[in-house]
Amino acid sequence: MRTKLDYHLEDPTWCPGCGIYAIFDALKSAVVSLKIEPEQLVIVTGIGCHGRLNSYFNAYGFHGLHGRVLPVATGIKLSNPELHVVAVSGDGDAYSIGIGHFIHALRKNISITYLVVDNRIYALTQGQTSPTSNLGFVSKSSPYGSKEYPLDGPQLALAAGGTFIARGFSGDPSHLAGLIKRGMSHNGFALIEALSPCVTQNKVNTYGWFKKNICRLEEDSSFNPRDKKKAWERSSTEGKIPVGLIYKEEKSSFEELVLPDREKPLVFNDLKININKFESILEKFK
Ligand SMILES: Cc1ncc(C[n+]2csc(CCOP(=O)(O)OP(=O)(O)O)c2C)c(N)n1
Ligand code: SF4
Ligand SMILES: [Mg+2]
Repeated sequence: MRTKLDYHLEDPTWCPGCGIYAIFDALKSAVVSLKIEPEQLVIVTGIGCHGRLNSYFNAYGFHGLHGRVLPVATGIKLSNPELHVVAVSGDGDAYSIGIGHFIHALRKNISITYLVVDNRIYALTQGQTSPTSNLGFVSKSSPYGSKEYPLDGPQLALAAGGTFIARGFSGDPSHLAGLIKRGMSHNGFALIEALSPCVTQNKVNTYGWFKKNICRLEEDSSFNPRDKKKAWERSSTEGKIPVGLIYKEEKSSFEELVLPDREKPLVFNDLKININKFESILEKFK
């Protein structure tokens, strides 16, 4: 039986108290309880503080370009559907530069677990306003307060056809681990947005601020995450920010629709060049 230690490759160097530590720990807990071996898991990360996660985790990893986590993760899943693919982005990586890929991955319903580390700031680049920063948020890029209305990732995911949509909080890692575990067991795209204080760059959205401003969906007995209308109503962040499973539905995944048209996924093909086939392809270009 593996333990969390088996997935701990290196001690992280995030600032002491950073919310990402709890996300790192929650992912380890989920993987242990799902009995996923390190070689069955790939973690793809974007650029930002969150982007260091794969280098500390004992699994395959790919640290790519800013905002391009999902195309890479999609390629990996289609090439070898037996792998568990976890993609990790920040609020900037996912909802600014990567927003186009986000919407299309949701629409396609490819089986990727997508963790969005929402610290409401561009942390690595020393604290600029992000798409999830509140109106009026003062930062290095908005010294007079942000004049932009914030974006709500889970609501956008709901509108784009998402089939598993959840939000957790790094101040409650065991709850977050439960959401990640459910997301990793989902057939299709699973968004888990993790509210995560950046203790160095964001002095507004602190652990205390989040604790005061979140509400647990599980505590509302009238809420049903299979009811899209209810999910839409309850996911509105005009009041308190809801955490928990917001929406879930069953639908064929992208790889289930795409792969039957192929002989085999790429990784199971014999990639040696057959000289006769190669020459017949060359013939076509003469
Ligand atoms: C194409 C490109 N544009 C801009 C940057 C600069 N850049 C690096 S990280 C980052 C934002 C990071 O914010 P977020 O995704 O929220 O990650 P965090 O650091 O908060 O975890 C930006 C704009 C870059 N690396 N590449
Ligand atoms: S700058 Fe913020 S997000 Fe980055 S490691 Fe430090 S506390 Fe965490
Ligand atoms: Mg961020």
